[in-house]
Amino acid sequence: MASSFTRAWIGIGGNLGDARATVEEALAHLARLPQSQLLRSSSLYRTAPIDSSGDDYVNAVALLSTSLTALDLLHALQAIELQHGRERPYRNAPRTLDLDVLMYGDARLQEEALIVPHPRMTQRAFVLVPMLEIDTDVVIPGLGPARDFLDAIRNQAISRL
Ligand code: A4P
Ligand code: MG
Repeated sequence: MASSFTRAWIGIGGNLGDARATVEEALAHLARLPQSQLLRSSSLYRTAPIDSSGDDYVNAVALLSTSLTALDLLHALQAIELQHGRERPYRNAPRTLDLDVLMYGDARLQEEALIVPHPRMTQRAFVLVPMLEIDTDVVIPGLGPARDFLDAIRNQAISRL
């Protein structure tokens, strides 16, 4: 049976424990996802917490080609988070591992379980900078070129590890 593949962008972040090792492990998990291929991954970045507390975060972005549906992909990411001991005591709590679907092809979804493009991605250096490292021409569905949003976030601390 023919299956169609979609380019999905994944945001990876953590700020509890050995966040650098956790992000590396998450990338290894993403490379093993069923029905998917890890096309590219960004460098790792150290970033200051935005709307969150605790230590600096380690962030990265991955680009997948997948035939999983958007919801199946989300569930696969949540399973990886749980394997890393993710707890959800409150929104934006410090976390061992957060995996977000940033974009799923051209899809624009507004479901409670899944909003894509991720609603806060254009306000965050920790998403835009690694994403633009992978593809300087990447376009956010409904919003335009990601690079157009860089100016507004240039005061957010981010450094390549
Ligand atoms: N959900 C809806 N849309 C999506 C999506 N596109 N991807 C739902 C993933 N999940 C999505 O998520 C809560 C619910 O959102 C889920 O049940 C899912 O069905 P969560 O991961 O449990 O909660 P969260 O992480 O607290 O919320 P969220 O939305 O991931 O938080 P943000 O806004 O992404 O912020 N600062 C730095 N420097 N680096 C970071 O990585 N991350 C956050 C998290 C805040 N500050 C940060 C960083
Ligand atoms: Mg999340």
